[in-house]
Amino acid sequence: MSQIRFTPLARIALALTMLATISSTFASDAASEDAGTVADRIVVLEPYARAMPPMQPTSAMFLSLKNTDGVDHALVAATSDVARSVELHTHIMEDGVARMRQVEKIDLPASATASLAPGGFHVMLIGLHGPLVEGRTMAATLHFEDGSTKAIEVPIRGLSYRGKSEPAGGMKCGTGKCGGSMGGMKCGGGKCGSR
Ligand SMILES: [Cu+2]
Repeated sequence: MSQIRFTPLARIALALTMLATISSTFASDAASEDAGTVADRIVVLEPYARAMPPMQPTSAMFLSLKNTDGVDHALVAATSDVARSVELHTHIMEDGVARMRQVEKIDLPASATASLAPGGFHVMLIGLHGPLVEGRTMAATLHFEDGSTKAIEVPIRGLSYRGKSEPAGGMKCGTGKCGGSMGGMKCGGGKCGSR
């Protein structure tokens, strides 16, 4: 029986040594520049999705992404169970008409906040499995260029809701298109044009 026996004091000393080793490991990780994933460096601000009445097959999700890192990153995809497919989109003007285009990624410049807002970049929800009801939330996942992901809870807002980071004039509605539908997103009432 040559079993090693630790005295109570020796056990405490051993435990403290292990703790010190663990905490110094964490400390060196935090100090290291390349520790963590891109998802860890991105802060999600004010996410919301547009409520849509039943039978409306598409909607969009908006949010701001603050890149707290000193280097550029990118959002490369978004996924959600609420729709058949989820795409990253932007709006472009073509012959004076606003059209949506799918994009491969949305750049997140270093130490800056990228806004996904009506009239610009957005996450398109195509083929909704059910109505997006105002006041509820939906789950979505953001995918970054290094393969890391961030799961978010997204409040569902009514058509009149406008995010804080959105310009006071709201989305740019073409003349004569106020109140009309643009890619499933309606322009806010009374906020169109110069009025
Ligand atoms: Cu779109």
